[in-house]
Amino acid sequence: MAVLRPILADQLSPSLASLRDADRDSDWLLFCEVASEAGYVKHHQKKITLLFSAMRHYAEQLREQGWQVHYSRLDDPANTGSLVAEVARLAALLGCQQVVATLAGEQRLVDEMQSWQQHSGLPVELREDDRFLASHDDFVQWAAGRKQLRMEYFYRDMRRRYQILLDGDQPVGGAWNYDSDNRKPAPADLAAVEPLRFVPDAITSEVQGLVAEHFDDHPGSAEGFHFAVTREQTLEVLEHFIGLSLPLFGDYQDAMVEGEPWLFHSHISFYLNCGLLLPLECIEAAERAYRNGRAPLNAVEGFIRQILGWREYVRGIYWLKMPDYKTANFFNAQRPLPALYWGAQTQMNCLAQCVGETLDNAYAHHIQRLMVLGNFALLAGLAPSEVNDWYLAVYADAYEWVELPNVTGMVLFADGGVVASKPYAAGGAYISRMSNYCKNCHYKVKERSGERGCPFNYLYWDFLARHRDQLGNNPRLGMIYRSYDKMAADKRELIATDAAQFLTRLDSGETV
Ligand code: FAD
Ligand code: DLZ
Ligand code: SF4
Repeated sequence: MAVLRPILADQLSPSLASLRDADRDSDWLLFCEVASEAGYVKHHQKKITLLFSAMRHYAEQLREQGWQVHYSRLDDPANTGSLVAEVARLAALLGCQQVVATLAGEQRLVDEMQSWQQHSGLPVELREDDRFLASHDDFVQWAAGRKQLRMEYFYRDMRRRYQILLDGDQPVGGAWNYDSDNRKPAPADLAAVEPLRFVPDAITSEVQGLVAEHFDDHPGSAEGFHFAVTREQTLEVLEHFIGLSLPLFGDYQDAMVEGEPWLFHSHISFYLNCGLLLPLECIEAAERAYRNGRAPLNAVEGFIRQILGWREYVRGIYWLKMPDYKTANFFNAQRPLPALYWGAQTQMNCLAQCVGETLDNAYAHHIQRLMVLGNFALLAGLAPSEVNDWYLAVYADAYEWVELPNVTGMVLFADGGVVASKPYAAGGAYISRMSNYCKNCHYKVKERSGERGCPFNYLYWDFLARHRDQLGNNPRLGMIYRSYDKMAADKRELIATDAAQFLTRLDSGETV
């Protein structure tokens, strides 16, 4: 019996559940470049380039290995433009009697996949995606009966379960978490590691042309694309990171430097999330580096926590809390996303730098996403749906299962405290400590108010004052509210006036 086995753009892994019992002689593997997936938000042109080029390379390799592969190109006149219609069309065209697929990573597409049977008229088997280290059931069991779903405790369980960085049953070095060592600002003479850049081959160049032609109204550009697009290349990226950047990854994990978008980060989220790399191999490579004396514990533990802890945890939260999570809006924030997120001029240098790098590279590192771009969205009261759409569109590693909990939970506190125990709100002092952005800024980070006062300063206090009803009882904010209460009344008034004026200017489209 011929089985059609559709493979989504983020399912580029030979170990995929739906391929396990595939038959090279009778079955068809199907890849589809479709307008519906490329356009449901305006994905960055480099993100589409990455996914289409990686799909084309992978399909080619599978063909060379003797598989029957059908590849629907975006510009094929027969392409119907959606996965549901392509599956129905090609199942009939290729004479398949059944469809077997691995469930998509996000609710929207899972819902669509559940309608494939009806549309194709064939039995459709949908299998759980088991490339993650915690299944949905594992997470549900972990969460059951807990008052708080803190990542740190989930992470410790995962360390024990996978025997990562343990001496016997104890954490290597005596502590589970070395984050306190990982908050160094970058020194002025810091030499960051350059990322490994790949020259586009014929397949990638063709995709760049296609993307430029069909998605020119999407953010960014397909020009300057240098990401890995094959499994072999992504393994080189991993090796490059482990050998060169991992030793300093921990120290400068939170640092931000003007003109240095890549620093000591791994830049592997693009590849982990589309399946070219698998989480355990990255974790094990980092642990080996520690055991061989090639990288210190604070760096290795910090890196492993991001993948074994945060990445698995946010996916667990997503499926535990959907579909309500998508509309969560604890603060009832309603402000539209200002044009500066799309590159309109701003005098706030930190925002200008982080937005600029994001639009150029389809990448920004975690602290830029959290403490500059996200912090501003939180303090300015931007509507969660608009902020989520932006993050989903602009980053090449963005899929709803990972983007939504980071934005709605970690950044906006729109889930009311499921992910974070308090909002990650900060004034300009944090950005000044962790970056060199303030040196070149129109605003003065040490000034708390007035025309040249750093907007993060008054927006921070105004945010806390505005949301006292919701946050006043949070034990982690008690000291901060006490400081606010100790401020002279005229100072508090100035904060409110400056914030109101700033937000009015933002709303009216003025350059802020
Ligand atoms: P590194 O700093 O080298 O970290 C190693 C790996 O750890 C990453 O590749 C990633 O797989 C994982 N990781 C680290 N932090 C997180 C996290 N908070 N959640 C999940 N995985 C994590 N990550 C995405 O993969 N896709 C997203 O759409 C995404 N959106 C984000 C939105 C916001 C507002 C914030 C604050 C974070 C978001 N992250 C997202 C997490 C993180 O910023 C990126 O994973 C990281 O910047 C990717 O770069 P890197 O590979 O160089 O990461
Ligand atoms: C993000 C994306 C894009 C841009 N294009 C496609 C596509 O053409 N074909 C496809 O199969 N998948 C695409 N994707 C990924 C999906 O939109 C979706 O985010 C993931 O499959 C969720 O697991
Ligand atoms: Fe950003 Fe304020 Fe520093 Fe300017 S002064 S870069 S707005 S934190």
